[in-house]
Amino acid sequence: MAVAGAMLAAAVAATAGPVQAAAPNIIVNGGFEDGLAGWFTNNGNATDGATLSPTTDAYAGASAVLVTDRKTTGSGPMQDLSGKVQAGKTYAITARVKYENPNSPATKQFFATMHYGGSTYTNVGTVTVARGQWGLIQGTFTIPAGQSVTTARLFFETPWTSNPASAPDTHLMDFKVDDVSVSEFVPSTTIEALGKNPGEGNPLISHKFGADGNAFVHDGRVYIYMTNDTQEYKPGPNGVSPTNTYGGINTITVISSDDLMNWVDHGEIPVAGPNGIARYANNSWAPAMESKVVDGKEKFFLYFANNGGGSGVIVGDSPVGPWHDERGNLLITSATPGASDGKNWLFDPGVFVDDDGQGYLVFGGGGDDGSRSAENTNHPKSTRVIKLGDDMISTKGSAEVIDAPLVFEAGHLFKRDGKYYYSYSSNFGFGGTIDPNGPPTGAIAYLMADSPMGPWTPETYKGIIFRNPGTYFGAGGNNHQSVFKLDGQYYFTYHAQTLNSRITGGATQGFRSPHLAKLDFNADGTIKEVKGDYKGVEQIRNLDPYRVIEAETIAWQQGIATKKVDGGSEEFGAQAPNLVVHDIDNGDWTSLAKVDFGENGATGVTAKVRPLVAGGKIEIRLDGRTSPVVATIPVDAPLGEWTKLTAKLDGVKGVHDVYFTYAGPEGADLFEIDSWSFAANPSSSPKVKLTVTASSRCIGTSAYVAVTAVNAGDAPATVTLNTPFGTKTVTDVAPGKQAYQSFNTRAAQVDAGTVTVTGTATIGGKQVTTSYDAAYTAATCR
Ligand SMILES: [Ca+2]
Ligand SMILES: [Ca+2]
Ligand SMILES: [Ca+2]
Repeated sequence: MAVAGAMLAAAVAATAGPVQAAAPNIIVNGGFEDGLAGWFTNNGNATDGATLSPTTDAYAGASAVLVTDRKTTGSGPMQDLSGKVQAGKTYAITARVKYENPNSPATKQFFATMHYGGSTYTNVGTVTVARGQWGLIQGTFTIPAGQSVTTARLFFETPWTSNPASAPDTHLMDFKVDDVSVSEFVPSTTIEALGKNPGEGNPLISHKFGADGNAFVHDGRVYIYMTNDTQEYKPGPNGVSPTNTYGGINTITVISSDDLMNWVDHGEIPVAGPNGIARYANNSWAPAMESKVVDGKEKFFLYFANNGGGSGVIVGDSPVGPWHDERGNLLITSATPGASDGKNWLFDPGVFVDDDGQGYLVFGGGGDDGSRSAENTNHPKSTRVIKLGDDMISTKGSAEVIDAPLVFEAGHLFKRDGKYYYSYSSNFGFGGTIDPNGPPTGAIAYLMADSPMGPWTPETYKGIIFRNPGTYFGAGGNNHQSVFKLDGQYYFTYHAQTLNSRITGGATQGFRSPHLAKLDFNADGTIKEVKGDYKGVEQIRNLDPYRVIEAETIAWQQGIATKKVDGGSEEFGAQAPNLVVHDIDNGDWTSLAKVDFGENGATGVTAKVRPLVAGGKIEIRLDGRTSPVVATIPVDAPLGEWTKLTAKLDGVKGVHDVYFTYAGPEGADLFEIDSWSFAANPSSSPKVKLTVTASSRCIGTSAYVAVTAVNAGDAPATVTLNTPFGTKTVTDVAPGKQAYQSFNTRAAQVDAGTVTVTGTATIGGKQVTTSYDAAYTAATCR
């Protein structure tokens, strides 16, 4: 895992994150701190020869190795790795080299080379280094699957030449080696790059991917169900994954938020495949969610595409499960009346329940008949709408054709102000001339009608909602959308390969991330086109810290991953899945946006953590990940056990972004975090409640400052009015009554200023004094 991070850092230095812990070093005495133990001179050829000796001129530690008296270019320090490395495995290598001969070239190339016996030599790492400086050999290599490793030796050398003795300063110079390491490359899917910039809303999450987001609002939260692209994400030693084929995807990722900035990771629903809820299905793409009360119980229906061949549904007890298979087979197949024309795909279910409780499913796509005709391109008629049974897991009647211009996939049905909207993704061209009156290719377009069943004719086409993501983000590709309403505002979900491109520094391999945008309408109900961006939408409410907050609630982060653990969620209930944050290295961090600590502030922060190594700590910072530390939780507790650790907070009030930055031994997996909670300052000390006003005025040519203090509390108070022009005390001001005085400034003019009013009362058996300031304006009297 370390190596993935290291390679990534090398590839995209600007965005790469901290490096993950390394597998053990296979090299013995790689730092030459034990002299020459484990090392000898390469002896692969009879002519090879050199002298190794320890030197105190080390890159690290107290010593390195010096190679002198080299007979061949291959003459250098060697270590025997026979039996320690395996064919077919990938290894990471690092080493430092240096040469100083003033008669040598200004720069020189060095190799790390594996000699597998016989004449099989393979360069596994290289660096061109400037004379007098330590250079870094860093790379990965895979031992070929058929390679015998009964002989496997690693050595350092300069480039081969037939007659090196003709120019010994160029080819046979002395050199030094230090800090040699070879460790197995362990693939990791942890994303170490910064994928979502602090302050921005898109992509919604940056520690995993998620495509085809379908939004579902329940009890003031929006849940987003997504095709789990992360299942296909397998970055190699260079940090880049092979292209997403979708073929291995059989789970659905769920996130939720009630503020649209802090997203809770609810993990993955095992939908299809041998371990899935719907074992009859192979894949779970493009989910769609609705709920309905059936037989007096609210049920949650999650529809999914079993690749292109059909669509299924599983049933949940809540938006996050538990999940059941109530049907036993696919809901939409070629046997569904009206569904198939023999060439369309039966995927991409979109579900809608009307106000009368009647459910509808739109589905379908594709439909290229190979004719390359304009008719087939612009009107493939490959998508459908069908009524759902009252149980939501059956269909009623026959599917009706939706004739959406240039339709391809991603159908979605919603209702607003009595109008029904069918939105969809347009195709990328089937070879015929594309009708300029329809949408552009690869865009999200829509139809409007007066009924969920349409009829959805080309005449109902109203335009586009969203152009291809390539318009805004460089990387294009397919798209998929949904529309939801939260707190009176409509929103639009789409996806883009933004995290993918940030990981690689530009290139994409089909890994998609969820985005949000506001969706606004014209007076006639048509939709204003949405623009893609990284900013996303505004956070719609502050986060309340005085409760359990799952640690998998994240606004922005770098370097962490999440995983499901046994047991339910403290925040979402015993039936809800619980995740923890893991793969936490020194330098990784997570954050919460706009946390409202209130006027009285917080007195402490508690983390439920599982220490994995001694010496880890959690630092709490406000409003930036490099801001001053306001509290530190030392993660000192028995290793491997869940425990709650607390740090005091002092003076943290008001609204702040909270950053948790993680520190500890370099190269170690530090700890896992399950949840956070903050403690509120228990009592603001009681206060004498006064409503204080001050004003200036003229009486004749004299300026006066008038002060009024109304007792807004429940107890009689003694009130003192302090001004630059005098003081007045009124005792026993009853609740609702006031103390008043107009102070003569004895001048014709008064500057703006402030009065101070103190109230003293007995509250809860204690004498309490509270002060208030009030400003008055300037006055000039003449
Ligand atoms: Ca050393
Ligand atoms: Ca990490
Ligand atoms: Ca948790």
